[in-house]
Amino acid sequence: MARGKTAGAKVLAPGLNYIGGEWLPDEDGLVLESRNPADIREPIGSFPNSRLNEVRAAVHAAKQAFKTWRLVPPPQRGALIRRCAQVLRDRKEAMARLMTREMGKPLSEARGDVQEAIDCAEYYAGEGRRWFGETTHSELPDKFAMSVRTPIGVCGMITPWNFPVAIPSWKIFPALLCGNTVVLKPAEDTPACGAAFVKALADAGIPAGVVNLVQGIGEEAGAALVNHPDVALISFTGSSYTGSAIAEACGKSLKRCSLEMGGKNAQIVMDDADLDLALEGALWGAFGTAGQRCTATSRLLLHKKIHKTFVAKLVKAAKALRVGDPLDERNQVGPLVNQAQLDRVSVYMDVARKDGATLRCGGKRATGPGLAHGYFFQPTIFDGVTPEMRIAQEEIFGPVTSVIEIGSLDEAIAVLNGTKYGLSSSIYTRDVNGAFRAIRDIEAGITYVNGPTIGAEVHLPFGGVKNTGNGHREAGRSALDIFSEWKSVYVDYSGKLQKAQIDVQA
Ligand code: UN1
Repeated sequence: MARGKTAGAKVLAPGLNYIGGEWLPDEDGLVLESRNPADIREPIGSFPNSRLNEVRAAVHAAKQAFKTWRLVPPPQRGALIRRCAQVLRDRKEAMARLMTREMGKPLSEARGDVQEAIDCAEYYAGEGRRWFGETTHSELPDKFAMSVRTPIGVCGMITPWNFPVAIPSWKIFPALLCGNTVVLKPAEDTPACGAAFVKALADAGIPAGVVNLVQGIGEEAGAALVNHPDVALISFTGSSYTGSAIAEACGKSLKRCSLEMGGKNAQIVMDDADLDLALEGALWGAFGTAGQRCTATSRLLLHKKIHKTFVAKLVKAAKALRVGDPLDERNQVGPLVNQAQLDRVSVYMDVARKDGATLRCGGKRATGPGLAHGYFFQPTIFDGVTPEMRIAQEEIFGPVTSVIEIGSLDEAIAVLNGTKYGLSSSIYTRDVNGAFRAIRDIEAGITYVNGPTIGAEVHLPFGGVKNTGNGHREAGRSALDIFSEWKSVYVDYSGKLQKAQIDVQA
């Protein structure tokens, strides 16, 4: 086990950076405060607000560690990742509680978030014995050919607050399995979750320098990571705005860059659907995690024959959702993560009204006993939305869904496809032909049939088309393509110079 200055301390989430196997404070003593969004009077902890020097130290440590980590056989790297799964499992409840307190998702969802990291570790642990390339025959005699995966180097990871353990795990475990070393810069809203995750990995025995943690804000620590010449790859999940700036910076220095950005996901409900099932799916997809998922159902495309009844039932169910302290397991909707998110969601209420949408429920900050000091927002449904309205085009990232009436499957698919994003999508129907047409024609990285837009599993590719991503997929085997390079190897055992394309007998 890597033994750092505070490695023996019984803390879940040290308020320090983790660099080269040591838990260290910020050089200048700068501090980032984390607070509970359900009650901002409650501090979660103080963390370093790192700048260039800390990032440089972390990248240096990762670069040094790469020299040895890349040589550890992949099955052994996998075995270490399996130990990470075990430590995460042991700490699941404690980490879930910390997550709920730090970013506000209900406890059951926070447990799911940690579980996703455990699943991810187990998946990539198994890949340690499946890090396959290809073997093939040369076009020339007495010559052998194969391709092998090789690591890339130091990977910089910039991760969001909405899945503060799961998303770092999607990036870090495949990167490690491929033989890379890592510098993680978690979101400034969830430094404790980032620290708890890295602490679990360190305690599981990931060697010093292989995973490093630098806390801080995007404009400082994040930018320093993106611009560091020794960082070979940036993996980012967050807004399209930031993603595009990162892609530009990476483009200039020819850094590899994998982006997972926004969504404007829609659930189609056809007139032949199981409406109760579709209703449950819509509620979960739109209001789970208070709508703060890139995969959230922010548009509902309802067939005109069921539109009225469906909306009536949905409004009733949304009004019945319990908004409140996410640590109280009776509550279903927690707070938004911070004041900026609350302001952003509130602004969209005015935008929607001005554009002519009809507010059916919610629309404002949630008030009531125990809510006064948190960023709670009522589950909100707009009806009478048209496809071009801003609430139907822009990612809101809150408990808000927009209902658009559609007259046919073709129209539904056209409306679904009519945004700049393409992450998740869903169709509820009993018509198998229609379902398969939707699977074929929907422009999205993920399509669910008779399931909501949320709930991706770690062994399948995760990501989206159009402005949602830049062509990569996280999770599953596809993540290995982000974090490794291919090398083609030719071994000529003929003992003579053989010229490809020239010495070949037609
Ligand atoms: C995200 O929305 O940012 O599919 C990630 C899901 C989760 C991951 C979501 N497994 O909803």
